Amino acid sequence: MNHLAPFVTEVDFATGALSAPGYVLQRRLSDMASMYADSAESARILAEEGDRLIYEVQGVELPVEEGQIPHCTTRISPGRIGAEYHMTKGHYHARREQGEVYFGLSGRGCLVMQTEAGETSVQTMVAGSAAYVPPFWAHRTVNIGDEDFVFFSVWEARAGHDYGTIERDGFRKLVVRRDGQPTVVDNPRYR
Ligand code: PAN
Ligand code: ZN
Repeated sequence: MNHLAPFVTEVDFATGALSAPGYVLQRRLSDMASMYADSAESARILAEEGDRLIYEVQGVELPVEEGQIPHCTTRISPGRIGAEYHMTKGHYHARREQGEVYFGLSGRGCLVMQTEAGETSVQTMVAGSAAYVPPFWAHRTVNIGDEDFVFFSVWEARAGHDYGTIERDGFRKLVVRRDGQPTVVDNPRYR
C-alpha cells in the first residue's frame, strides 16, 4: 500500500474548482446525447447550437487500492435537453457493495438512484445536503435549478465505475420540467 502524506485541497463551492486538481473531466452533449429521452432534440442542439458542456468533474488523483478515499467535485450546468434537465451519465459501482457520500455545495439538484432489484429513490439536494448512496444503488445527479449545481463526492478507491449497465438500460426514472416544475416520471425507454 502507498504511504501518502496528508494534504488539503481548497474547494470553491460556487464552481467546484479545486486548488490543485489531479484531473479535470468534461462531459459534453455529444458524450451522452443518446442518454436523453428526446434524442431528436439532442441532435438538433448539436447541429444548430454546438456541443454544450453538460458537467465538469475535478478530483484528486489517488492510487486505486484498499483504504484510499478518492474525492471530487461535480458541477452540472443549468439547462435542459427537451424537457429533461442536464444530468450526469450515472453509474453503478463496479463493486456493487461500495457506497458513496455526496455533499451539496451550491445550487439545487436531484439525486436519482435505483437498484437492480427494481427499487427507485429520488432525493433533492441543496447546499449543505449530505446524501448517502448505499451499496448496490446506481446514482445520477440532475440540475433542477437555474444556476450551476455543485456537489462533492467521497468514495472508496476500489469501487470502480460501471457505466455500461446504465448506457444499455437507462434509469427507471427521469426528471423533467412539467408545468414549470421539476417532476419525476417513468422512463418510457427503460430497458
Ligand atoms: C461521482 C460521479 C460524478 C460524475 O463522483 O463520478 O458526479 O458522474 P458520472 O461518473 O456518472 O459521470 C461518483 O459517483 N463517483 O463514484
Ligand atoms: Zn459513484
